Amino acid sequence: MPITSEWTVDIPVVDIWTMYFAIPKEYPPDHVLLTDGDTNRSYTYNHIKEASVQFGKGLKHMFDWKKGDVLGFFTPNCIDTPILTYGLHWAGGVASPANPTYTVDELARQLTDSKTTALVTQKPFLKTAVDAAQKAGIPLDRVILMGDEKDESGQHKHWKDVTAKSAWFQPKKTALDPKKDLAYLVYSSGTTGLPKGVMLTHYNIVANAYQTSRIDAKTLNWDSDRHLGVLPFFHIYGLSVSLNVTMFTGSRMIVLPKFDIEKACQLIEKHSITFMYVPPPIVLALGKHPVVDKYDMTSVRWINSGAAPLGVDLVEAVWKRLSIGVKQGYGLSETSPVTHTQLTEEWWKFQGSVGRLLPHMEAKIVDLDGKELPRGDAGEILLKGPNVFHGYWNRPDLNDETFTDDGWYKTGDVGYACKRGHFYITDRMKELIKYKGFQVPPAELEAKLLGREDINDVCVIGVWNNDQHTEVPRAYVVVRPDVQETDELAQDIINWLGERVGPPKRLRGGVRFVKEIPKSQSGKILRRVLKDQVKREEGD
Ligand code: 4UV
Repeated sequence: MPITSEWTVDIPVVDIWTMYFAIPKEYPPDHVLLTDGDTNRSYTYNHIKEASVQFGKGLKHMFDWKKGDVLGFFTPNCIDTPILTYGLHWAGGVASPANPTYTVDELARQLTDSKTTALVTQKPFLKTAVDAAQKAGIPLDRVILMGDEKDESGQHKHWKDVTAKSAWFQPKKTALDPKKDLAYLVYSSGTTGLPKGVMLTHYNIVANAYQTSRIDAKTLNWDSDRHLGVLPFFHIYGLSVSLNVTMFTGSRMIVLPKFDIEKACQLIEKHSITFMYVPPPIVLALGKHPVVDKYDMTSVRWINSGAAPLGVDLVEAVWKRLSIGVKQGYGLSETSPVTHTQLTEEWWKFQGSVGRLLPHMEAKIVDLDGKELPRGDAGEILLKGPNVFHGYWNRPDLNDETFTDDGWYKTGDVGYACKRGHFYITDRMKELIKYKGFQVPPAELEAKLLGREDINDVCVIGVWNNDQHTEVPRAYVVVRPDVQETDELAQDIINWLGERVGPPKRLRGGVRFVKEIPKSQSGKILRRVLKDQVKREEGD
């Protein structure tokens, strides 16, 4: 029998803009929702609403924006991002965010694959954005700037100049079918291969906002709660969870463009932050970094950790040091993202658990043959729910390996549920490596490394780094027979790849030389064999 959620919530069938701006909120329109942690620049609810409509009109007027056109975002956190995203949704467009540490090639690949027609960036990222836009065939006058700096060359518009100034041109909000029309194309490698566009509809995101709020928002008040926005808006955890909770509950978010533990502590003290959504390495910093002792952290009531495994020892370290409870959430880009969460008041009761199913979610735990396992046995987690995506962009060929015949989404994660419905994640079947919560697809690194003439074969896996509390990528390399396996060569491979990929994908776990890569008869890399070998040798 599938496991079903014990909670329900009414989910309106509306698009994202309507959810935020047409459904009445508890907080007043002049309430400040977003504050830039560096500059203190702030936006009220009303400003976000009006500016988003202006930008949406501008897209229609200046770029003839059509329903389904994709706007790329290549920027660190900025309080302008929500305005532009909701304006884009107003105009019927689809947002496709990319990590601002991407190289030109990484960004160009996403822009090309997603058929992005215009790109938003900030001045310090303009060169990479322009080079990638050129590779992807995006005209340069469609590279739009946001943030405080403008472009002196006059080649690129600032988003504030993307408005429908003419009195005669007053376009209307684009009519959308929330269950069909896409709101986001976020990139995820899924169970195997290179990153693919995850098609998230408006309804997927709206459903997840209501599902999550049924649990987390219960504890939040618009006038007293403040939230530290450390999660990047280019990743599903930040763009959906952080922003939804802010817009939904009015719990003002202090936005950090880049995480730095001292800066985060300063802001917690200055703004009396009451809760945070973070990945495990930030829990580690809060539990162990010496700088934390210099600041008053007593305002924080709870922390949610997700995006990667969290050790129970870290939860204890934070509790002992700061008397703050750390609960866990779990989910994936493909599920908009939250599927499970712990109740804030239960963080200490079910330690190590990622919590229970959100309202309207169903789960099954199955063995390798897809046979359902009894409660308590570990197997692959399959999910159904209104927040589950519809498939990968332009990849209908992947539907069979992504969904079962009867419509269950195969997460590629291994776990079990206890009798009371609390889930525990124990392993990952899929290839994906998580560096500090960021996705690192091994297939991408392997393809690049095979481009070296001295490498005959390679397999990249994630190995655990306890000091940083994260997985790090490590390459197992078979060199050409006439090439010597030296420490210098290992370092050269690390440096060479480091120049070709963004920081999360660097080989921080090093390079190991091997004579062959374990493969199945059909030639598929048997990563599991290597991972088990590392576990045996290093106790990983
Ligand atoms: O696709 P993605 O990069 O998505 C995420 C989502 C993070 C979330 C989602 C809901 C929350 O409530 C929350 O706190 C954080 O990172 O990567 C999805 C993969 O990340 C791993 C797992 O392997 C997923 O397939 N993952 C996500 N959360 C956890 C996790 C967790 N709590 N424990 C272990 N692994």
